[in-house]
Amino acid sequence: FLPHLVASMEQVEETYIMVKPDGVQRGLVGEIISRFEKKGFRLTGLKLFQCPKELAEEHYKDLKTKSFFPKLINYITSGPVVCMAWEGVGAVASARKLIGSTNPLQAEPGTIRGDLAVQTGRNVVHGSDSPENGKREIALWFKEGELCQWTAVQAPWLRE
Ligand code: IDP
Ligand code: MG
Repeated sequence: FLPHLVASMEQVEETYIMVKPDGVQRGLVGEIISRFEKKGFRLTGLKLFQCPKELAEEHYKDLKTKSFFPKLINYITSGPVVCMAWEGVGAVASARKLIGSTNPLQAEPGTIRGDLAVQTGRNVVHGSDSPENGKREIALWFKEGELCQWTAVQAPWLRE
């Protein structure tokens, strides 16, 4: 029994989820939001947004040296995205599982990318890869007054 491990699994985390321009163009916004909503996470921020180049570059700064970086920036700025902040216990890793592998052809059926996409360069959705990046990305994409804390009536029916 490792109480510190149990405690860490119980952490409330914030994750930044984004429907990429292909998801918006293909009419998948409702479908993608619905996956996170049904799972039982709490939505704390939501907006349709045309991303400027500088923000896309900052968001993906860890990939700056990759050969696909210019194409990635073009992709993310090619049309509006839907920015979301979601919160919940274990939300970061769980959202990554709901999203599926980076390459949609390798993503499991049942995941968003596994069900709705066919190519890495058009993989319809972003999700933060760590709790630290969740916080960093939410701060990057949202202004303070755009986030909203609230109590869901279903809370006692989601967690005992
Ligand atoms: P992730 O979105 O699953 O976390 P990352 O490795 O962080 O994957 O890459 C960020 C995004 O960059 C991917 O979702 C995808 O849109 C794009 N990307 C990653 N690798 C490639 C590639 O090899 N070719 C084209 N685009 C890529
Ligand atoms: Mg990533």
